[in-house]
Amino acid sequence: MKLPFVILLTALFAASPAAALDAPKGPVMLTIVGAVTEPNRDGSAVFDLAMLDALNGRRASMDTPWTPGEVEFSGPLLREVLKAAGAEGRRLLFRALNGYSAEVPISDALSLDTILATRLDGRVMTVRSRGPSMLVYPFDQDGALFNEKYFARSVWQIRQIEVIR
Ligand SMILES: Nc1nc2c(c(=O)[nH]1)N[C@H]1C(S)=C(S)[C@@H](COP(=O)(O)O)O[C@H]1N2
Ligand SMILES: [Mo]
Repeated sequence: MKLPFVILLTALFAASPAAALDAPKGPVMLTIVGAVTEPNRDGSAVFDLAMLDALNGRRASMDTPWTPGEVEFSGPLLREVLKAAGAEGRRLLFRALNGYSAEVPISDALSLDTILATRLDGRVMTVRSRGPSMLVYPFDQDGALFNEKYFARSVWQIRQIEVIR
C-alpha cells in the first residue's frame, strides 16, 4: 500500500495553492519562458506588479552610468523571481522592449543581490523611465561590478526572460 500513498501525497502537493504561482490580476509586466516548473499561463510564468511586490526584495541607492547622481532602485531580488517561477537552468536570456537582449549567467542571481527593479526613487518605472523593470546589479555593494561587462547585462525595459538549461 506504499505506492498509492505516495501518489496521494504527490497529488496533494501538486494541488496545494501555496506551491503554484498565482494568476496575475493586473497587467502582465514580466514573462519568464523556457525551463520553468511553475507556469501560470501557456507554459510560462507571468507576473504583474503585485506579484513582484510580494517577493523578497531590496532597496538600494547607487550611482549608475545612466542616471544623474545617486538614485534609489527597488524591486524583488532576481533569485526570488526565478524561485517563484521554478526556473531551472544555467543561463538567462533577457529580452527588452527595444529589441536589446543580453545573456546573464544564473550565478548573477544566486551569488549577487541583483534586483529586478520596478521602482526608481520610489516611483513605478514606466517604459519612459526604463521600465517596466530593469536588471540592477548591486553597484553599491561591490565597486568591482562597475564595468562594461555588467553594464551590458543591465537590461532595462525588460519584456521577457528565457531560462536556458
Ligand atoms: N533595454 C536595453 N538595455 C540596455 C541596452 C539597450 O540598448 N537596451 N544597452 C546595454 C549596454 S550594451 C550597455 S553598455 C548599457 C549602457 O547602454 P548605453 O551606453 O546605451 O547607455 O545598457 C545596457 N542595457
Ligand atoms: Mo555596452
